[in-house]
Amino acid sequence: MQDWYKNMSFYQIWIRSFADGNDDGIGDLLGVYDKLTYIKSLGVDGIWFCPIYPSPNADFGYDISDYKNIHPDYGTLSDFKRVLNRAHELGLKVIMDLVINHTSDEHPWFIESRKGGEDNPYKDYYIWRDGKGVKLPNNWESFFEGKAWEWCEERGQYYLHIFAKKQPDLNMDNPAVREEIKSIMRFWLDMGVDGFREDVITYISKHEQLPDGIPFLPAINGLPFYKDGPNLLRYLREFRAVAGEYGAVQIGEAPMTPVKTALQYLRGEDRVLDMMIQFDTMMADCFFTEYVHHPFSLRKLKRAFSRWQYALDGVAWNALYLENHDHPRVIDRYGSLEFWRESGTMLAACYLFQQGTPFIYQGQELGMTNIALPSIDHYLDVASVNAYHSFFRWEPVEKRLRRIHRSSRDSARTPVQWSGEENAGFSTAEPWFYVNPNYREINAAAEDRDPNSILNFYRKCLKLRKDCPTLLWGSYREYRWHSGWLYLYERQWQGERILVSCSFSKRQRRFSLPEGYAAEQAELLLDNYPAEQPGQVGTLRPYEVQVLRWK
Ligand code: TEU
Ligand code: CA
Repeated sequence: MQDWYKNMSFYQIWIRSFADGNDDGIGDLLGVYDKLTYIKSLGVDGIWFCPIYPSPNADFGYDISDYKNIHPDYGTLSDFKRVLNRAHELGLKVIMDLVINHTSDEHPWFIESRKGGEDNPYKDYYIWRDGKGVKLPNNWESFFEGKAWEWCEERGQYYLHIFAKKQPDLNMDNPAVREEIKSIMRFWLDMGVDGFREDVITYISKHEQLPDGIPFLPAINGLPFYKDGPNLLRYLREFRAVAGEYGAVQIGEAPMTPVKTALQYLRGEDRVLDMMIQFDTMMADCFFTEYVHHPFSLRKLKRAFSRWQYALDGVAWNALYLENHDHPRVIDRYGSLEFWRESGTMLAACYLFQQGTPFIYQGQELGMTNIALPSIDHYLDVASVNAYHSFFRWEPVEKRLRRIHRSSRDSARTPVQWSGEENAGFSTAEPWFYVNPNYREINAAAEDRDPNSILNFYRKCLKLRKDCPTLLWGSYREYRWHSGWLYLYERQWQGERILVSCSFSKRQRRFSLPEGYAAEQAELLLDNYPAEQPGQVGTLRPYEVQVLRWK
């Protein structure tokens, strides 16, 4: 069975910084509408919208106060329908972000729940507990803001928040809450959306007793008691039934879920998720989070790629990505600013030709890079601000700022650089967030004109993928896994073999082809160096990638 999403690729929109259509400095649906033909021109087949619902923006949309509406900053429901219809006319699918582990504390459910009272229908919508004497209900830490419990004076109890204080966790064990989720799903599916990206979906089922976690461990000490929890499969099956009625795709975000566990959700006809956003490939220069970094390790990256490729081949389907709104830009991390164009294009090819459905994050196709802001007051991401003031508070200011510059999610949230005009062509008004000053060199208009640009390379890659069944369906095999500079993998399908050779080195290097590959018979399908500078099989220039075919 070939499911509709398998030969596709998706473009991810974080709307606030995408394109401003009404010139108030904030990206919006009108802006998206105007850019639909640009998105189509990339050769992608769908769009994933990060949350566009009403939200106080404590976590930029991931704190939702109304699941069945559009944030006034971004437009109205009818603006959304226009975008949806036009996207469909252009042959683009549209998937929405479903954030159901938590809501905003300004959601009417929470405002009601806070009141308590025996016959209050919202009483058990969230996870409320008494303290233990002077102590909190347990020792869990949140990801974004200190302890995972916050006192509510009105109710005289604590509520659980695994993320920010303004993101109370829903009580998924309450059947009424699950009915609400299904109703939200139906609302968008009835309107015509094609599926969901499901935020931290593997955290929604908490261990009943909420036991204490490992003491002294920051941020993740409670993880064993809410990740891949006891009732998760059962709840996902309920949601699957709804999605199934509409033939909708479901992509689950699963931080730190190992591949073996992932297969429980992804395998077979009765799977509960179609794809999973794993975090392994985002950890090639850090431990668990970007804030605890180490120098980039190609071996670590390759191990992560291959682990998922081998384990899922033939039994499940991968979601492929190297960037999204939660991670700093990938050229700064895994590539080289010195070889900006070369590494930006090589990084594209290194993941787009693996087996799976690729996701491309806005600006990634332009090779956008991290921004360095002058002080912590310029940063807006709750996770960055918290890291600066808590985990790293003992470090000197300079060191902390360097850390934030390197690690902040804000680095990936600067306005998209459309042109070399004022405000990078994002808006005629002053943008809501800082534009990266490199927009005069790095922007869509300039790259559109340059046949060798990162933008045009993404287009070439996506076209090649589509034209080539081996790249879509072929099996995966890695060679030279021990190399510290070369990532070499093969795709094979019905007798045809394709080798993708990627250099992560700043100098020219040689390597020998795997046994059974004759250089003379190779057909060069793609190279990221200009055509006037033809490459040589077996030699790779700095950050060169070659895609070679044997028939
Ligand atoms: O991200 C989940 C998530 O686990 C990461 O943000 C993680 O906490 C971080 O990388 C640890 O360093 C999702 C969304 O993608 C993110 O934007 C939201 O902030 C988060 O959930 C809460 O909804
Ligand atoms: Ca606007």
